[in-house]
Amino acid sequence: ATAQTPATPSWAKETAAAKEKRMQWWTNDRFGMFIHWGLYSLPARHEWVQMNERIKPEDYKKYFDNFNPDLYDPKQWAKEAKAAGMKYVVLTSKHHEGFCLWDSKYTDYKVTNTPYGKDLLKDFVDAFRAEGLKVGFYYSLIDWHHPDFVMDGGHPPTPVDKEERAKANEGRDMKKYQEYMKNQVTELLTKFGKIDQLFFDFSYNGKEYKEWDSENLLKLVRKLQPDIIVNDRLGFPVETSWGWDYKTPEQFMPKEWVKVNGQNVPWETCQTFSGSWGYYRDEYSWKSPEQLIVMLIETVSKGGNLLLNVGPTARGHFDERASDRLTAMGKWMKFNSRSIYGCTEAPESFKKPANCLLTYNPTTKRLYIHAMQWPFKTLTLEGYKGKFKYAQILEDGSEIKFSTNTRSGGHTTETSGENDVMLHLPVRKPGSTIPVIELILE
Ligand code: FHN
Repeated sequence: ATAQTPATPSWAKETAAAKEKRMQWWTNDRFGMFIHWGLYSLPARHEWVQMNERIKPEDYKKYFDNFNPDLYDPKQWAKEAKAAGMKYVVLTSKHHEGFCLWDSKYTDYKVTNTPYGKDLLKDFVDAFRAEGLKVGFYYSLIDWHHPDFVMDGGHPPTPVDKEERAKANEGRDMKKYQEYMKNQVTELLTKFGKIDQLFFDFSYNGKEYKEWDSENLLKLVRKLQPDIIVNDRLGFPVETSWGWDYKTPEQFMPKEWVKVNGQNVPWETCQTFSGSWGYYRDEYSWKSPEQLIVMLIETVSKGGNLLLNVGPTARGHFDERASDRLTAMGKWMKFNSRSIYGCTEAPESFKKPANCLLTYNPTTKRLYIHAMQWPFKTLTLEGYKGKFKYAQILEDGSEIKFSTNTRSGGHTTETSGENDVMLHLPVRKPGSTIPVIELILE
């Protein structure tokens, strides 16, 4: 323990090997679906709409009174996630608005009191497990509805003025809210079978672990679901290695494998289709399918996982723009997922060719070259001589011939370096949005 970080409690002691084993499925699977769904899906202009527009609780209530997702079909959600190549899913059980998607006995602010009238989580976990996906929950530490949630400078609905804020917090008891969270997390981790991942959200200054009583909250989580994987947002200082399982860079692409104290650590970037987590009808900055496929490849090339978000509509379905992107990613994954599942960053000894991203499967000993632009006729692999024995285009398994000390075609002669290998490629770009060349290594 240091002045900043609490000592490792006995219940949190775990060897690196045990942690690696516990996270093996997650590290292998690489690609998950995030789902943000709640009352904010009705205004359909961002999951922070209540705060962004300072909507008074009495005005926000109309969304509660009209929540009735008659098209909700988690089997369809699960089919689309599986077809996209996703292997796990994380659903918001409660977002900052405080509305619960299950029949919690600790609040009336829940789906069973809306016109829909039924628990949403049971059918959700059943449907995704039936498609073979692992299931996780997102649970918001911030709660704009709970009467004992104490607002501070970083957690809205924070009145800006300090005096105003103190007045608004009068009578609020954070200890009661801490108890509320433990009770609800107990419901989430005992009523819905094995839960594989837990995404708490969020702390903002690396000190709130006392404010949330995070040590006892995490102790409870580990007791109820010993194999669960927990993110890094309980407010522990980053050095508190027992306080989190993986880092969560969000809505940006890290330049390299995420590190803590200079060491590579497990990481999962969570990303959106459009910039908004919740369904945002008029949002226009949707990423193209190609951008999303490249995002997945680049994430794995840096040793990370991608948790890609869908915001279902108030009716309970994935809108066309989301489904179209999931379909496009599934088409790419159908032929190229071998370069994603079980893969990670390539060893430094494999130099990255220009305009390419590399992934590597340490188990099968195969290297994957993702060509961001299809090279014209040849691709020189500097220093690869003697490192691989066969090359093929992944999507159709067609052989790629290669040679060393090669003279390229045409009237000029050009030889590759003595340790280089030249791949001889078809002029026609393969059909995959991002074609992949698979090298079977020596
Ligand atoms: O404020 C939330 C936001 O609405 C969304 O849930 C993201 C997802 O990681 N987390 C917080 C912002 O970091």
